[in-house]
Amino acid sequence: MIEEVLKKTSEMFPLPTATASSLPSVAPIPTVAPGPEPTYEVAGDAGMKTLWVVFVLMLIASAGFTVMSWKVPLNKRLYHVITTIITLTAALSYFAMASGAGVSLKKEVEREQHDHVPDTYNVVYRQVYWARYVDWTITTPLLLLDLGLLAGMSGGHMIMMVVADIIMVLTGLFAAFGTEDTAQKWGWYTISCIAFLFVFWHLGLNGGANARAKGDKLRGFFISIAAYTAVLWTAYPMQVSSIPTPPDLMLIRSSVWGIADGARKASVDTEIIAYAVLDVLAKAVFGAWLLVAHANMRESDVELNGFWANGLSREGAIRIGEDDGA
Ligand code: RET
Repeated sequence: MIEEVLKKTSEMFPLPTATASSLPSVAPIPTVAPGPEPTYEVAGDAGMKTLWVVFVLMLIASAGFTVMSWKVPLNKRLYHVITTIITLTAALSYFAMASGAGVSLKKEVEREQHDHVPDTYNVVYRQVYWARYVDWTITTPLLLLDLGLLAGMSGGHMIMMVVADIIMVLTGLFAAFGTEDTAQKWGWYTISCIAFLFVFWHLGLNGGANARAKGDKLRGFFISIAAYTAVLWTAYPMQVSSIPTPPDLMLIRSSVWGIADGARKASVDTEIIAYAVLDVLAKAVFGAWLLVAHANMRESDVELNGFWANGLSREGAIRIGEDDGA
């Protein structure tokens, strides 16, 4: 019934229908006001070349350490093996980074405060080379193992030191991907720094005490190489570009960066070059120094009661290949 009435009414009073010609022409209205274009902070030519150079340097160091290991008997090759694994791992991670892998773009939203108009926001995409953290998870425990063995630290202390070191690297990774305007980045960064202090407190205290028991010559060398390591390692979190910016300093940072467009681009390159120098010093130069000093210092020999050459608790066990006098 109602439908019939409605039908009749609409036939009697037809409603005007909109046609293309009858509509006033209006320009499309944007639903979102266009903001500034996002900025991309990515590696440039200098950064990419540096990654390839360090890849080659790490390969050369690995080959050099391997040749050095051939000059000593198997049971004296522990430091050589550990140190070669360190530079080989670095070579792999540098190959990944140089060939464009092991990197992600991290989105950052920076707020610019204005006095009289609403705040504006800049979107920045910055490259984070997460391959470094994979590398550090493997190599930093091995570097500490080198130092722990040199000092003659106990297994228990070494495990605590290594676990703290792994916590340092992984929480550092979370800090790198954490958002800047929340507690996330700062929280992880602080935890990572505490773990870092724990590592060096352990190395200095227990490592130092154990090294003293091995005589003056070894103690002197341990102090030098541990201090060298401590100084270099401290430079990693001190890197300007990896230090998270607290929200109230954001303005200063964005205005400094705003001076030149190129400055943003250079910052990923600067980070790559700074890490490259540190990595070569902390891995290749460290390794060469350790192996040369070890060759001239009997006190640095690792006595694992035959574990390295024969395994643990092998007393009385049948040694494969030994019954034929080999
Ligand atoms: C991060 C940021 C968070 C705070 C701390 C850090 C420390 C990193 C270190 C890295 C050392 C790397 C080495 C590599 C290879 O040779 C993760 C940068 C404390 C100490 C020695």
